[in-house]
Amino acid sequence: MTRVMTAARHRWVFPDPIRLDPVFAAAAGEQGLGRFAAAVAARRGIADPQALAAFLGTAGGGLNDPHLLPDADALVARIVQAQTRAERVMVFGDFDADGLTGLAQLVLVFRRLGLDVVPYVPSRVDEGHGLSLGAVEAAAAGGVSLIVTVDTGSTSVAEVAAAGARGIDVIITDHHHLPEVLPAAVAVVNPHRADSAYPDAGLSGSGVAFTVGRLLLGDLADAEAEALALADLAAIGTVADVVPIMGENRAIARLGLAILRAAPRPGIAALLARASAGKGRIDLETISFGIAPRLNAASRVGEAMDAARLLLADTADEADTLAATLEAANATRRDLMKTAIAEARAALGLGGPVEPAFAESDRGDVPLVIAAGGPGAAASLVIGPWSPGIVGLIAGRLAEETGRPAVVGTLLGDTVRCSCRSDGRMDLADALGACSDLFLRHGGHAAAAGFELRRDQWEAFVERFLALATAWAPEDPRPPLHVDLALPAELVDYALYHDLQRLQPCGAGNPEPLVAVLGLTVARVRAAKGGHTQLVLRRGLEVIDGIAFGRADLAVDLAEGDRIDVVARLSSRVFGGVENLQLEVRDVAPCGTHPRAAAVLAHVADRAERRAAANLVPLEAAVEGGRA
Ligand SMILES: [Mn+2]
Repeated sequence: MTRVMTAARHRWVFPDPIRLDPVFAAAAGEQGLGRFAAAVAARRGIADPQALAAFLGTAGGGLNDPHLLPDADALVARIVQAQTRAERVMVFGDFDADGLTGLAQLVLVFRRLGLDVVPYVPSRVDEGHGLSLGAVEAAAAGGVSLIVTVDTGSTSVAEVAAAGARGIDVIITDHHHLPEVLPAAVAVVNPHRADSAYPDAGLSGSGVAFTVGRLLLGDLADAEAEALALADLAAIGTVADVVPIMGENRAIARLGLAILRAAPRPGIAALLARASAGKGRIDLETISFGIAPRLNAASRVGEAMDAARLLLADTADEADTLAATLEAANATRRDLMKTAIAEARAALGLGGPVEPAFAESDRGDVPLVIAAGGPGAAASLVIGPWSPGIVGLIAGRLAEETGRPAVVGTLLGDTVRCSCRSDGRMDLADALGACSDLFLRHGGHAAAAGFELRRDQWEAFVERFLALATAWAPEDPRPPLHVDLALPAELVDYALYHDLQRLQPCGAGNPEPLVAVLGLTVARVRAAKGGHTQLVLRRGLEVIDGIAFGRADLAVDLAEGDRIDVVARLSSRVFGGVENLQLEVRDVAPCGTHPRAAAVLAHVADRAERRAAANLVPLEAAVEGGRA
């Protein structure tokens, strides 16, 4: 039987060749950064010596002057007035991890200023985004005379007016898109304002709250450090909101990580324990996959206020109780997701085993799952009996699995509420704009959007959306895998791993560098527990360990002696007290399949041949001067 070696699952996208500016290369050398890591930095826009120094330098240096926030003076004046008059202040935070961590920061800052603070988190399902009339009512009933929003409120013109009619002032702090006519608030602190002089508009809602905290506490004697001590919360919101971890966000992330690693506050420590995250190994992925989903679970299937209480908890006991509540909500969220995804996949004909949660459940009394766009279609569209709190998550999972846009909805009476996700190749904001005549409302960005429509418009929408998706569909449906460096295997070593570590912390906008390691030979391959594949790869006389998470297929398709190229993240592994380079393999292709891989290998082979003919130096020194 002939064996067919596995083909790449992803479309490998190689970077454009780059010639490093000599001045920049020299600056990188002075910072001890090798030329390959310098090339990655340059491709990410860190292209001059000053930018590089800021990128690699101390985190505190990357923060901007909070007095430059729009309406900073009006905000400070109104807070001082609240202090003088001993007012009761409501902090209204959006229900996601960004809003919750921003709310926690402002509650702590206002308490420090001696204000009487009432936190308020709206219900995701009943109140939605924006300042809610329910909150305005609650404020009026509770004797609140000032509401401060976090991560929301920029478009809440009617609600701010309603508060005004009740004699309640509003301060908006937010980072979302602004309407042409701003709400009549005392201050609209949003770095996206057209008249904003703030140097960095990339802050999350939580990052804006952090900056407001620095503004309010920074002028008090010795309180600057207290303001900076909120960076853990700001970092969680920043990462959870998936804003680019560059510029000021990078400074916030680094300050926050230092706190999370050294002395997390009780609520975060309790979450980290639930996520089984060891203190020393906390990175931005710990936030993305360990902390943020647990905070978000509260609003999806429980009470978002519980998450706010957890962040504000003063003792480990109180935090443990609330963390248990969030853990239960997260487990429920996971179960709901599992059932829903199985139902959606089955309805879409995507195959695979139907999860037991689906097969065993008695759901005869709920509406049918309605699906359009099966295997091979340009998009997946499905309506099911699912909680509105999780439809976005289901859409995300389907889009990730199929590499195509996904629309997932739930029936609320006569209307369907939908979330859409794409990998960004199809611009959902544009696509929904082209269907807007069918909607009751819609909004969103290129990669994530949502809408509501009447049930009887669904079929018309499906037809139009599928036509748009078909027009947008890329020729190669495989999801792209962006390679940062393409190198012959001989040049990939522990020193390169160390160099690339200098780009940490990595996250959105500054992803973990991926290296195409070219010209390896499989020395050993075996299936590992948990659906992973373990590899021993040979380059010349040396071997490197490799691990491919979630790629059980490789253990089946690869065999000893296969010549392969891999795309991998470089990591390290301690074995026998020695740290070794390990490749976290994302994808594998037969050696030289990709034209760019073949070109690099041919270049290397050609040079080696000529050197060998002249009986000269070994291969390492022959490739473009080697490493810096
Ligand atoms: Mn946000």
